[in-house]
Amino acid sequence: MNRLRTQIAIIGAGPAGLLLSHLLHQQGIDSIVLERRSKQYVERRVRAGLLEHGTVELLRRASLADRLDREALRHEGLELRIDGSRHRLPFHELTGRSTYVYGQQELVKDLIKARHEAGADLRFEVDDVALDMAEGDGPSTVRCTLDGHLTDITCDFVAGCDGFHGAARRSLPAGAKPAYERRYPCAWLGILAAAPPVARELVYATHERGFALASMRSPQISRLYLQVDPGDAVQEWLDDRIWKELRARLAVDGEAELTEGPVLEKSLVTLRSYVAEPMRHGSLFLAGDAAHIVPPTAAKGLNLAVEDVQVLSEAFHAWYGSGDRAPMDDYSDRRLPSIWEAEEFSDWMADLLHRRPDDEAYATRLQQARLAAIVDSPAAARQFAERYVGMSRSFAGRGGNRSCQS
Ligand code: RFL
Ligand code: PHB
Repeated sequence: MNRLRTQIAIIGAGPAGLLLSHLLHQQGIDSIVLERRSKQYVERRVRAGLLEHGTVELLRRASLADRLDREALRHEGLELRIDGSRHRLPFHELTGRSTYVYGQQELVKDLIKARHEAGADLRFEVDDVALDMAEGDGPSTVRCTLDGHLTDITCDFVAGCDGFHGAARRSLPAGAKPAYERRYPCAWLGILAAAPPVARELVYATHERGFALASMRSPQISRLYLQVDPGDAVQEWLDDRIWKELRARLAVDGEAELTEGPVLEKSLVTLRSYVAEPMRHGSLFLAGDAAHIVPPTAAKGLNLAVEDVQVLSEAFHAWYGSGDRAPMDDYSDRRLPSIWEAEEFSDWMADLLHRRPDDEAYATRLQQARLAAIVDSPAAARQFAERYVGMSRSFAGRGGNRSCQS
């Protein structure tokens, strides 16, 4: 049996775990990151693309944004394409904030590079992670298989940053409250294609055949999504079928506006919402997708994960710096208002944009009325823009007492 000691054991080398390890290092706090997959796998996993202004600012403050500032695409608006007609939402003009397109795997590469340069203890291909959590203030143990050896890691705290299917969530005490959860009757098929983007800005298209989203990763690479049936298998979606469907759903006045190219990656995810409340159980703190999931319609998941670990790193800093445990005790209460704000907006946006499988005519007319409000009412457009760029969460996070803000 090998034995290791650290202050914080971090499970998962996704954006949440890696960023937490970086922020803790900057505050002089020691951590070990344990990741089930290989380094190559996590650096290639295609997922998020849209970063909010607040996320980018945080990465800049943490000296992690050099490449992002050179390569990210800054956006000042988006397009709602409603049954073939275009409507631009100038969110920068409405809020003063931009968004940034930068692939999650690029951010993960930047984080791993920064961690390696700082001599961090990052372990990949770690198996059998199991937590033995202390009841009170004593040390906890993470047991795992490292390089083929059974290993016990003794730590003060565990950060569960291992996503929705990870070990941390499964280790919650038997008496923990059941999570809040919603499943949606739709899935997203996502492709990465060597084709120029459909437009300069993101296009969110509602159509009688279903929702489509045209995003990008660079001026040469498109990231495209289609609403599909949750029972569909990726293999049923051959490239020709995908392009045909994208052409139909993204057409403007009946004209297809799409350059096709080789499909580099293809995956399918079912949409769900999930919140594990509270986000702390004794010495175990959940962050990112391990604690909450949103449908990707509003592009909030990664942004929330970044906020979680910022708050968590400050809490650990207060504990190790001055023995102040209040920020650790407040972690969950401090994060949950913002998380629920994003859950609500993501759920609302999913409902606004997806075609319902039951094709209920009344629901479709309600969607049209809601879309018309965003297009026709400056107040509705501004509120939508504030929520899309993440501004509404900056006050939701301060104890959630919005009405007292002046
Ligand atoms: P991750 O990225 O899932 O990382 C968790 C890590 O933990 C590892 N792991 C384990 N390690 C050790 N032992 C175990 N037992 C383990 N089990 C799992 C995993 O291998 C992995 O490396 O969670 P994290 O760090 O919390 O980051 C969250 C984000 O990945 C997620 O919220 C976003 O991808 C969501 N999301 C988007 N968010 C945005 O902010 N903007 C977007 O534009 C956006 N687009 C998206 C998205 C998610 C999507 N999918 C795939 C649901 C688009 C899509 C299609
Ligand atoms: C992406 O570029 O992957 C992306 C953009 C916006 C979303 C979801 C995903 O709402």
